[in-house]
Amino acid sequence: MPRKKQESVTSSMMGYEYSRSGNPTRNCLEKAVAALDGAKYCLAFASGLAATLNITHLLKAGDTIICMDDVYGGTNRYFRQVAMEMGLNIVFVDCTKKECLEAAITPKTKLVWIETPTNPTLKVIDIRACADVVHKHKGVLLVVDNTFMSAYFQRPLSLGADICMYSATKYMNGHSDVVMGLVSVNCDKLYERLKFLQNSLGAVPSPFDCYLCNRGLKTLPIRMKQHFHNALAVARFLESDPRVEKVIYPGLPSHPQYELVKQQCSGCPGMVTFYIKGRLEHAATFLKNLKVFALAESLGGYESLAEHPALMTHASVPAEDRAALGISDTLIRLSVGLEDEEDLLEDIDQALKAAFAGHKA
Ligand code: P1T
Repeated sequence: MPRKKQESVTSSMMGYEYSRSGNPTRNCLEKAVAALDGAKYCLAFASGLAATLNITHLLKAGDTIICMDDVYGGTNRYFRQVAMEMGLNIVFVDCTKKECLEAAITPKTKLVWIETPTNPTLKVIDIRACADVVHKHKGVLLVVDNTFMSAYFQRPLSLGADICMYSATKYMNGHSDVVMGLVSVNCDKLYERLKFLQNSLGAVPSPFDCYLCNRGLKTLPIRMKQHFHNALAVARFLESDPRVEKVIYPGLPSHPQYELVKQQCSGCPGMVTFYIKGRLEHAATFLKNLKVFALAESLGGYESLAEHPALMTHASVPAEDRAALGISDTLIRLSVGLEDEEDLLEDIDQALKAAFAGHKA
């Protein structure tokens, strides 16, 4: 009996008395991601949005969040339709323009939320410039959603961000079999509060999902290099195609922030966005005819996906905001996977042919 008692005291001293509060497999993943981000700490959550929720709980009613105007539709919906209802003020600002961010900060601002590159129009934000602006104001935190770049291509904490978050559902796990969020920080106090919130709000991932994500991380460099290779080939192909209006890919010299991309990131992911010529019908027929690319939301997995942001991932963004951001009926988002480059180009070519065979431009 005394021996048993001693064991339970020991296990509770190690912090593993209850899996929501601490779990060895989760801690293993958290340590690995902290190392990848060059961070002191990382915390894992049940989804990317659960990570966003926990970070938002650092604030109190009456505080203001400045959010980049172009972010994942679910982040926009959460801020607009949930956080605002709970008494937070959310202001959407184009943070690619330093002066706009500077002008938007007030004494009530507690958090600046950026995503770079943005989902889905792939605008690139200067993280260091944002950090410089934000840190002129005491007590304001800069959060970078690093989902698109992954820790392999971009390390926001080393560029001055206070919090780096991920939907690990995407590149960090990379196998489309896990829904998870990750948050990396350096500050002890911030970590303590987020750890308290992780336990108190309870949106933790299962140990099995942590095991899968940890395993996915082991191929992160190889996957990201292949995503980059394939996406660049797809972007170049689309850019030279007369059936395409415009291509947005941060790895192409035609991207308006190409120079910044080269400074801030060591490569680009598989996300390619383009405007097909014509109308909604052309976009829809293109998407219907793809065979290698699956028509689906999500991104960052081994398999190629295509989607229509205006009707799918960003349908919850108000129509006038979508129009202002360029999320039009002819905008198509590709998540280029790890398949053979030739198969991908052939697939796009035949789907473009089908789109223009059926409808005049
Ligand atoms: O799906 P979840 O793990 O909760 O992550 C939300 C999220 C957060 N941040 C970014 C940049 C994201 O792209 C996402 C999820 N995005 C999609 C499902 C999508 O198809 O764009």
